Amino acid sequence: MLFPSKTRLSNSSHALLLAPWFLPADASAHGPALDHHLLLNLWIALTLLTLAHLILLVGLLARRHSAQKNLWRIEYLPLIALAILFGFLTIKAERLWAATRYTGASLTALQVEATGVQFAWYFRYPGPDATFGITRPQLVAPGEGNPLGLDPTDPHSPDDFVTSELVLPTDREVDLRLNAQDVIHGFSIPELRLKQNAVPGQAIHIHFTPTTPGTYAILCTQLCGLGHYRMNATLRILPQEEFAAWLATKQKESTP
Ligand SMILES: [Cu+2]
Repeated sequence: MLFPSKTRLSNSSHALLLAPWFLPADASAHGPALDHHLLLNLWIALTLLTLAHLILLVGLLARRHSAQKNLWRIEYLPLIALAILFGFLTIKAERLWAATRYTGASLTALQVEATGVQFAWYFRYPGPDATFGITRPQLVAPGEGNPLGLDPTDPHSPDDFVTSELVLPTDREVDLRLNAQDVIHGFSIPELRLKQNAVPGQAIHIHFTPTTPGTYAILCTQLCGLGHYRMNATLRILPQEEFAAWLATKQKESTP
């Protein structure tokens, strides 16, 4: 495994059985379908590669004869079959990708914001009012405890709290809003099968449901500057009661 994590083995023995050698154990609800599609693609590619070599071999060894070939049978039909197969794989992949982006999160999803800054991730929770306060670039002051530039005059701001560690509950949908302050960063959690660019000036939403408690690495997958190599953070997935206790503590700390 490329990135060591203290992940517990996923309940999804399905994904483990299919991909024991190169994928980290899955910890999200949407992960098994992605893993399955990846494996399906690899098996189909392997089958076609083998088939192509067999045909090549037969072509080399068979005797030449100049009889008129049936082009439909040996050329057009296989081409049509391949086009349909690749079309199916592409549409399926696009739908799996879009399922965490374009369908929209449920209204009860937990709202969290992740902001990439050279070279750190910040996570913001909206507090009891469930609405993020306004941020202003001119107010950004990490040294004064305001790394995101929260505007204190906005009524939604005082209950927001910012952490350097992402903490999420199991089995509850999360609506993550991705931002970047300076350059494009890549938000990636391999165990949650998530990878999405964070782009300055855009709020990009991804939604997902963590399933397996544990501690996981959050990485930056875009070469975003000299300190890119140290741009990482931790995700802790907690059982719902533990998460509620953590949230209550954080909210009490941030109450003005
Ligand atoms: Cu980065």
